[in-house]
Amino acid sequence: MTPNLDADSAPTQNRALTEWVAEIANLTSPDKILWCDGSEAERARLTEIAIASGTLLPLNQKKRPNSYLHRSNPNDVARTEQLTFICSPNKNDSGPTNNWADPAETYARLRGWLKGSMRGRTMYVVPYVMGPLGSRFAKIGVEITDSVYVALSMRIMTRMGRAALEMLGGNGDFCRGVHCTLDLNPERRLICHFPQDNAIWSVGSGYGGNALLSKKCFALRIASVQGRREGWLAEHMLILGIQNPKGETTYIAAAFPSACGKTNLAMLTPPPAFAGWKVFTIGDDIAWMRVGEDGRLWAVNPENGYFGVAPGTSAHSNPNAMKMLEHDSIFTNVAMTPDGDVWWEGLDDHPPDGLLDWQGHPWNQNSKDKAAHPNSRFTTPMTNNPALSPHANDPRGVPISAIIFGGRRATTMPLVLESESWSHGVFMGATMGSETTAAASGAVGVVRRDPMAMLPFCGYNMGDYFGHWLTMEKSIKRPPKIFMVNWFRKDRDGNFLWPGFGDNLRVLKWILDRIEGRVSSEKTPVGGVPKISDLDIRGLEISADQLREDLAIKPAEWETEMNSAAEFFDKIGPTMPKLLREKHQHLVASLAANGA
Ligand code: GTP
Ligand code: SPV
Ligand code: MN
Repeated sequence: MTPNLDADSAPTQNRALTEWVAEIANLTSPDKILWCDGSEAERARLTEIAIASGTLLPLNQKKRPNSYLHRSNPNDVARTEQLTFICSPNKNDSGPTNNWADPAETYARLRGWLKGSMRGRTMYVVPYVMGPLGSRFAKIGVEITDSVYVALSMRIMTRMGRAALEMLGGNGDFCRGVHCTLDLNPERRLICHFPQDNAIWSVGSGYGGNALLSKKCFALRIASVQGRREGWLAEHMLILGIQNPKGETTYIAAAFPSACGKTNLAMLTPPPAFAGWKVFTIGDDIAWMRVGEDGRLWAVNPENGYFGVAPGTSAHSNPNAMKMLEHDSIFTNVAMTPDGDVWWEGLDDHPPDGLLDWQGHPWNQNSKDKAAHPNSRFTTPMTNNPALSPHANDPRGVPISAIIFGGRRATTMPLVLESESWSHGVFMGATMGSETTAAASGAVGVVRRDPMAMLPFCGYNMGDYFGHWLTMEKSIKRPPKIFMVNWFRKDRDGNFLWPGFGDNLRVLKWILDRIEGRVSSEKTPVGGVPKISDLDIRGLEISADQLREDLAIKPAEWETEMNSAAEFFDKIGPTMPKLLREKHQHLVASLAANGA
């Protein structure tokens, strides 16, 4: 028996939506269908269900009201790039950096897996809006899921429920997301994207980036294809506003790979010497950017909440995050204290006695594994953020004055590097590399090419993606200036050369000075670097030697870097834009002339 399939019982007149929901219900045979409305009453009800099933553990409600701990299956703690597929009609459209599978075969295979898969379960229908309501940027998605954790998380991460159905109306189109946890068996886990159908099927995982289909699946992989078609950009970028003591605000977007510092930069607290400066968060992970009538690039954050890395978050590194996590948050795979509070490595130097680790096992300081999983996370509404920008819901978005690319690099990459033009900036983004992190399963700390921090998130051929970036120059009459940063360069003893976190504002200030032409930069073969005297290091204990080391361009390291970039460009093959090849050759030649 399939319940409640009558279109009249659905809270929408949209036939395409009701028919699709009926089709998936017929396939999966849930006991119940629940159309989520996003209300507070619904949140309370679903939370009760999640507690009863053990999916959520209530935390100490005095210390952290409305906050819960979720322990995931230990085999399901990070994105699984090897199981993520772009199922475009032609293999070439997905390109050499994505896994590809034939769409018809994949649909057939997934349908086979999903047959009867929701028997005994509730099917949640989760309509959501990406982008500020009423904005030309905004898009609608609907996720069908059998996970109450996903339904509750989507309520935090997106503008979920009634507002989405209202915007959808009777005829609107939407991204179709089918999510089913099955039995969390890695042998039956696949995250599949069908850009031609505006559709995503994600099976066998409950982990954030695999299961919250609004996020990487829709807002990056599917949206990047839409952006190319429609002339805009969907990027793995934070967006922040910097207000100077005169009250002028400048907006910056920055792409760093997973677990490389976006959330932290997006809500940084200025160092004490920067009295009168303020940083405002627009977004911490994803930017949708379109050219405005004024010829500038305008950006919105399509999301409504943050799914952030817990380890390393502390009152010292990110006080705004500590404040926003005080209530109404879901924590995943962190450790729990005896009084029902949360703990993770880097929160403080003193893990309390009697901790339970992320799997619920007793933990002490002699335990060989970490108490919190290195990719443990928090899910929290953006309205909890004390640094939230008054423009976070602005339908127009914000105008972007600088784009920053950055990675996690122990060597080679200086603290900051300035490009000389849009196309040179695209070259910098296209050649960037970063050490892998715990945000994806697999080895950690291995340098790989991760162009524009989009390697795992570009929904189409990477060479065409570079081409799209280059083409955008024609329509952006007043383009943002492009920079690279690296907070993670180390000295010979393995210590970070730069203090990072709030002090990163010092680098952003130099970037603003460059935008306004208040200072000049020193030309090197790879780009412009600051004169040490132009970096505002008031109140910072850092030696001139240390700074010089952090800004150094070492030709031998760059030669290795450019060899690796050449290999990557070769791998892209025929779609690789000639202009970027030429920039590569030019750079190799000038490095040679400089004695590499
Ligand atoms: P995703 O959510 O995976 O996309 O990550 P993200 O890019 O938002 O990274 P996040 O800000 O969560 O930082 C990841 C890790 O890097 C955390 O453990 C931070 O404490 C650490 N981190 C962030 N900024 C800095 C920095 O400036 N210096 C150093 N040394 N570590 C940093
Ligand atoms: C990332 O891995 O870049 C994240 C977390 O932001 S996830 O939502 O899993 O993609
Ligand atoms: Mn991310």
